[in-house]
Amino acid sequence: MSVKFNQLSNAIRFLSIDAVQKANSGHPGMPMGMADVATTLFKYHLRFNPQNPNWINRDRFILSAGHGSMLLYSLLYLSGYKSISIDDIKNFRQLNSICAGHPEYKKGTGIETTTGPLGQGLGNAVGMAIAEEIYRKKFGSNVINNKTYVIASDGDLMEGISHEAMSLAGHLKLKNLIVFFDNNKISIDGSTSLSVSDNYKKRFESYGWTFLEVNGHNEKQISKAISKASKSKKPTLISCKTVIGFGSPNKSGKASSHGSPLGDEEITLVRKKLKWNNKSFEIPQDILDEWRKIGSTGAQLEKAWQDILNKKNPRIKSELEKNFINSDLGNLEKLIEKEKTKYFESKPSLATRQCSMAAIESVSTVLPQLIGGSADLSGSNNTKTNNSKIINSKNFNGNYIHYGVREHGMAAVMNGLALYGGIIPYGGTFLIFSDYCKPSIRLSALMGLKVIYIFSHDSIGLGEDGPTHQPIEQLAGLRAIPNLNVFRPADINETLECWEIALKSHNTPSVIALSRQKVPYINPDNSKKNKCENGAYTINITSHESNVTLVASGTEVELALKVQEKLRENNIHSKVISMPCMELFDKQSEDYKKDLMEENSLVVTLEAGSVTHWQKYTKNKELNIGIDQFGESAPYKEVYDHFDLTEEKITNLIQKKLRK
Ligand SMILES: Cc1ncc(C[n+]2csc(CCOP(=O)(O)OP(=O)(O)O)c2C)c(N)n1
Repeated sequence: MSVKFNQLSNAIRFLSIDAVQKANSGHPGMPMGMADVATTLFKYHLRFNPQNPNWINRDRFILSAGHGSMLLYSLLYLSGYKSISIDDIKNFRQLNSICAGHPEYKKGTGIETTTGPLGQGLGNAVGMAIAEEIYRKKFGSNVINNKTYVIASDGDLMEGISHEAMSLAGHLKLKNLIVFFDNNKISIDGSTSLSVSDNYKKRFESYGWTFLEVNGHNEKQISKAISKASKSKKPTLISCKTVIGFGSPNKSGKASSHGSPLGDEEITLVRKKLKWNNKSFEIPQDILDEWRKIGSTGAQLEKAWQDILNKKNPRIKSELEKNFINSDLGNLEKLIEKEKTKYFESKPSLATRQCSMAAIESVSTVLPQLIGGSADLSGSNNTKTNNSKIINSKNFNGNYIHYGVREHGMAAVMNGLALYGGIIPYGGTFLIFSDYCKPSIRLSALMGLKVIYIFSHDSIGLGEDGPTHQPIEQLAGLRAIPNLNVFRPADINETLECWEIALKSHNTPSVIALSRQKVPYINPDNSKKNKCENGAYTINITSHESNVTLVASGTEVELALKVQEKLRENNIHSKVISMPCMELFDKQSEDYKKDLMEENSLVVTLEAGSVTHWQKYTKNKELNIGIDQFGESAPYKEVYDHFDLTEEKITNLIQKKLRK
């Protein structure tokens, strides 16, 4: 007897409810409700190959509603991915299990991105769909033509980030993006009518999307809608009317099925209702075979694609491999060396945001995979250069995205661009608005993605725009994120070096904080070595027996050098250390650290922002010079003076301290 459609989707339902029950925590309602939609997608439409989860032209499947993670794990196990076994499913939510509470990105497993914070997956999917357009334009539509499918919940669509990402997707007419909306009208607090009355049709049509509506438990309707969406010239939202906890006699359609185990008694009733006479975690062989058959067709799809690729110009294959597999950076090192020498000769005084623009302009000549952008601050962030070509809905043959005033969306889209593969995204806004990007930055770090955040106007040095725009605690907040390098270069030499490190950091995202105001050229010698790689290094010593060690970052290195001069006039010798990256310095050997910050010397740290994180370098916390209150609106030199950040005031403070 052939296997029926509902037996396939019930396999998802029971793996999900059994795993949640065994873990004694998790979310059964969503996988039960969306099992029919997911089965239809995998059975008839999704082009994927479980034998090779890294196939470049695979369709991407994103579970934005990450709480329904058991839906994804069930699909991956059933369709034959090696990454997830039945034992992994039995270990759902346990330490070291790939079946974590919420999906955690791991290359080559079928888990395409980390989701759980609602709305992020939608943003990632927009990035993936943009990446697909870029590569399709580059290599032709018979080489790259994958689709990006997303499952999003009520919560995903209530989050503000969904507006930013969906609006951008509509603007760019990302026709290969198809979102299934799990329209079950239930969230944690109960009916969605408690908190939302959006007209989704109008909402999505106003973004420039195609809007379709189906019964999310009707295979034919779902499949027809996917076929229709595939032909649309715009992104499509398929609103799937579903019942949360489908099949549960007492909990379906109710919030009680959302986020807790159904309980043994109720599970027995679901088994009865759905006529599933199998033990926990037991999938009858014929049903498993049918699922595996669905997965096995992917190998032929990939083979056919390989055949097409082999007939193409060999350049295409080698370029794909260069970008997707080897993360090739061309002759980046040589280029940076050349640039550093050039600026060593001219020693320009530039704002570090201008330095960054020079770095981008230069490296983009050897890195076509560098895709930049800004959240409507291109001219201020200096992210757009003479080599920038604008990407728009009619032409994806470019390397620059006008993200509009959508910082959160931009950051999530950048994660998606990086996840697609073969792209190094960078994007800018003011450092103060890094707070608007924070949830996505955290995910870049958690996933270990090479994403480069360009945050200009990095202190009170921006002046008259005042405290709303002057970052104080932002660097501290970013430095508190694990696996994120926060750079604050002091001149053009350091900016080039920080960019080089960011481009080479394959598993760590980077923030490059940049000044609005000019800084002098402070690099003491023309060294081939990338000095910023150690996080900190000595800029200048007035005597080898210095009593004071001044440690500063970015624009305050200039101030530290001025203080050093004043101290010298008073016969106090000192050493100035530039620390463009705390995270890298903290990883150095104890010897290197001690050599730089000698024990007998008074260590003074200096940065125009929160002193948190600097305190670890000083035995005496009194000489962490910074700002722990909101800024002021005034010309920037006056603001520095107001906060006692002048060479006279700092020198006096140090002298007083030494006299104690
Ligand atoms: C940004 C964010 N806020 C809050 C949560 C906690 N949370 C998880 S699911 C959910 C809403 C559940 O409703 P819905 O999205 O409709 O999912 P369903 O109940 O249909 O599974 C919330 C608030 C979260 N995961 N992410």
